[in-house]
Amino acid sequence: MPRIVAHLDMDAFFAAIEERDNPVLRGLPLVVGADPKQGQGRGVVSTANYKAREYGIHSALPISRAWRLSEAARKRGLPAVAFLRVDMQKYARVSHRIMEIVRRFAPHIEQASIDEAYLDLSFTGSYEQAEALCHRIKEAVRTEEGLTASIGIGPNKLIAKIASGVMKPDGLTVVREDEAEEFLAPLPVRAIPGIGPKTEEWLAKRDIRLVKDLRRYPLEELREMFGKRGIDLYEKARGLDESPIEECYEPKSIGEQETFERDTLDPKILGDRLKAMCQNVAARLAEEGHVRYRTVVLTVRFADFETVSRSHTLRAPTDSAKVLELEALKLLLPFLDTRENPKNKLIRLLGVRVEKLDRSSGGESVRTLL
Ligand code: TTP
Ligand code: MG
Repeated sequence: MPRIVAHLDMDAFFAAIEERDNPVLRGLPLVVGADPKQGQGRGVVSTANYKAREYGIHSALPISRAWRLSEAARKRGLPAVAFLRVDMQKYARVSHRIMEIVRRFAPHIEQASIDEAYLDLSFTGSYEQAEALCHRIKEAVRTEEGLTASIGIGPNKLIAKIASGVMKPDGLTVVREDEAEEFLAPLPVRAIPGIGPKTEEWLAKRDIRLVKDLRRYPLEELREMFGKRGIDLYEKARGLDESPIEECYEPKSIGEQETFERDTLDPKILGDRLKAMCQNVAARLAEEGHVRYRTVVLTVRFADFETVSRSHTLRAPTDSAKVLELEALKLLLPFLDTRENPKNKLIRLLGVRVEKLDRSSGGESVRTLL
């Protein structure tokens, strides 16, 4: 029996939920993210619906830029973008229900983020049967949740994941094992999960832009440059991926960050905000079923956008909110004086996250994770 894997990814997830819940917004360009404050806002776009993407707006874009792109479109006679705040609890609830729908059709699934899952469809026995099943899953998500999903089907997680992205939104793409190499060949190397901007740049310097260019690169050289990851790249360029579908979705880290209204070096403001963030993180650990952490990571972004992270690993895991506050504060203090901040730069953003998570108590599978 061939191995058949599907990857489901919801379309413009947060924005699609808001459009569904606010009928007046339907058909309009929509952004979910920080408050744009007439262009003065300082956070980022979480997601944009497809109409807003036509204006050049996408996830992680500064919200002020999204605002300016909306204004520019408006001046051209196009509709202005509707800006909505993030309602994470609502999206987590919808995510949970979607995963339940998927589980009715495929018993063995791996939730890979708030809006995506891998499904082991080997049991269907053929690509035709797998495709028919995926049509039914899409239909159930549409009728029960009023949302569209895109699905890719392939011989492994790598191909399924890339395939789910090529026909978005509302797509269903099947790539059989013998079509995988041909399917990958014309794609930019960036399409391969694990190739980020740095690797892309390194490869571009060597004139490697498409997957088929990468395929010409000798294994030895990739290994020399990237170590074990080089072998991984070599295999991925050929559509090979053995990684299993892992039922239990465990976030690797849980964190919060905040961009301040004004850049500041005021210890009271920074301390208070950091404490509030630590409490939120601790609350999310509790929500996930008393997950414990060992490592605390503090991220500081200065006014000039220089961004630095510092971490501390505890000797033993804990779920204590107080320990988190204390450790985060200890990591922050050097940034308030010459130790980590010799030029006395103001701070624009603080983030805190916990890593090396451990669920000794067992319990239900974990949901969200941004
Ligand atoms: P994605 O699946 O990456 O994006 P999407 O579902 O909005 O759009 P697409 O149709 O291209 O899949 O992420 C899922 C959700 O996660 C997204 O709706 C919002 C959130 N998110 C962020 O908050 N910040 C980010 O930088 C990204 C990429 C996603
Ligand atoms: Mg998505």
